[in-house]
Amino acid sequence: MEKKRLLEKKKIFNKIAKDIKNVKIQGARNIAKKALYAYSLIPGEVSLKKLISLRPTEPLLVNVLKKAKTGNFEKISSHFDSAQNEINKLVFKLIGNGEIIYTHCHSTNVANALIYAKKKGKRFEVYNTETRPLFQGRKTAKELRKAGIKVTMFVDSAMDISLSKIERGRKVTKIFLGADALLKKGVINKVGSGVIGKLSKMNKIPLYVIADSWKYSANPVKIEERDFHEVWGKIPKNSRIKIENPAFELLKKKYIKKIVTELGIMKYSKFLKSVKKKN
Ligand code: RUB
Repeated sequence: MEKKRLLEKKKIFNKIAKDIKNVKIQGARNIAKKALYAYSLIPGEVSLKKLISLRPTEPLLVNVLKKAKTGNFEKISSHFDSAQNEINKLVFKLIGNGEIIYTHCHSTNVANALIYAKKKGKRFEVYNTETRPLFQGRKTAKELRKAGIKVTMFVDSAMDISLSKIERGRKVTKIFLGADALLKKGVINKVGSGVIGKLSKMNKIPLYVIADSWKYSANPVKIEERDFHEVWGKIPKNSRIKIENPAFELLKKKYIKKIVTELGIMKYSKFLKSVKKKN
């Protein structure tokens, strides 16, 4: 009986690990939440190492699993929702009626906050990117549309066009980006975020990072390089074409107007001071 239960736990653990690795479970928050659950099934150093290795650019995953060593899984897990609830209320205050909000990839912190604002009666629309090569933008578009938010999706290479496009006399009013890692020099988020930062400055559009403060890391993080088959699945044999597939990119802090975390809406430099004090 005990052996059967252990086998069942191992099966669930391995399925979660596989889904995180192949990005079926994606986004810093979902990865950390599911990994915490997997760890609770089979705690210990081996599990910790295995889970952390799955997505190398994820301090939230590392921070949560380190806290999980205390074994207080429920308390740690409750942080995800309490932080999101605070973030939702703060983002609600940021959005004005008639705005066009721009976002990239799929961030639960961003999507949930937008859906909350819509539910609470804010009228706005969203432009988003498709996010090659794995198309996480489609997930964002579907979730927002389901919540009744008007969504317009663009290919990634239309970033400049979509950020300067004038629609009925209006253009993008704010950019909301999620984050994988909150670092001293800026934020690591889905590749493309660095370009969006530069375009935000050129087009004078305020850029806000929306993220759980537990994504902070005092140390630099490795940028994950993913399998080239994601970019070109059936690349001709002997083509001798080299493909690089970096998953993330630095968004320099100079491009961030404010960061919204459960600690408040702050300038990035103030956030760094607050989070250091807390840690
Ligand atoms: C997802 C991504 C998201 C952040 C924040 O990349 O870059 O913006 O992870 O997400 P990937 P969240 O799809 O490669 O995991 O707000 O959900 O934590």
